[in-house]
Amino acid sequence: MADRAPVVGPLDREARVFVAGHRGLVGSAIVRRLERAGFRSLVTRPRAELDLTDARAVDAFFAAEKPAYVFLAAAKVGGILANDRHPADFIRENLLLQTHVIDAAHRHGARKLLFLGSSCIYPKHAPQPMREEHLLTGPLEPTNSAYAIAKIAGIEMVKSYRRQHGFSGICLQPTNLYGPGDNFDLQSSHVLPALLRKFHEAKIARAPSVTMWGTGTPRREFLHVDDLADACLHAMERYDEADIVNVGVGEDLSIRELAELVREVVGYEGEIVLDTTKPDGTPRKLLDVSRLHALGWRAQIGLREGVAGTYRWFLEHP
Ligand code: GFB
Repeated sequence: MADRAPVVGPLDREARVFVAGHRGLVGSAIVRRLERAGFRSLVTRPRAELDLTDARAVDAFFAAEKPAYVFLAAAKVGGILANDRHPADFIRENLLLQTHVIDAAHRHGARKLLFLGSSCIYPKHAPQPMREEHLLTGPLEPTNSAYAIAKIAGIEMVKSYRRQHGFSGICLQPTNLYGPGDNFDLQSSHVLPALLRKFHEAKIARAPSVTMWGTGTPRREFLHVDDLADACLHAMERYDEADIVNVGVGEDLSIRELAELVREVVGYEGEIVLDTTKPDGTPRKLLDVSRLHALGWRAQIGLREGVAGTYRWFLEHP
């Protein structure tokens, strides 16, 4: 690999920046953050115009647009049940789209790319909190291993392009995300939007109880997507190394505690019933965020405040 100086420092606000997945939870938050920071040449394409799983289409897009910076926030994502039932879709779509975007960004001269993984890349029984070094030290959680392996392949690809081609790609690993623009479909969503919707509908219908999945004992950490978007810009401007970096808040709670919090925010007074035929997934997923703190970044949005804001968004977008 040719020696080169790390690509750090403020990104050029006039440069062309491609946000892949700009209509999703993460991509839309990154677009908001970049616009607020004064970026004036954001490049985005709806899926109907650019299918990222189509190698030729991605290549033609990069050849024409030549973005300088790439935020790769496009991914097929879903909650525990969607991952468990459609593993083929999760591995296929993610491998294809990330492979095409990373490769095209390198070949068409992008200065830097950010790839987003997930906290589910770590082993099911990794020590808690999970440090970046725990990657590939044990078996994965089976409900989402197809998604996790696609994300691990993306990380390895970014690292390999750095090693072989000197390509400036960085990888952040966000914990469970939530916020405005989330998916509230009860079959495919993550737990937080699902609970918001269930409690809201039960409140309106004056239903006596709400059913949540599993035992309620698994522990999860929740990061507001606007915090993640801020961390993405921060990392693009201050970090240029091969090592992955976790992005989280450093605190977790049980799903039962989360349900109580969401119930209070929504103002529902009925009971919570457990459906233990549904999977619990991994017992605990808490990220060690010391590497990120050492880079000078911390999450700002508290969980109660973030859930309240997300509930407002949900009410405004029926
Ligand atoms: O958020 P979630 O679907 O994903 O579920 P994971 C978290 C926990 O909440 C599980 C429980 O223990 C669920 O059983 N839960 C309770 C519910 N009620 C509900 C409900 O109504 N809906 C949902 N969805 N869950 C995903 C991975 O794992 O996390 C992805 O499958 C990705 O690959 C994502 O990594 C961040 O945290 O278990």
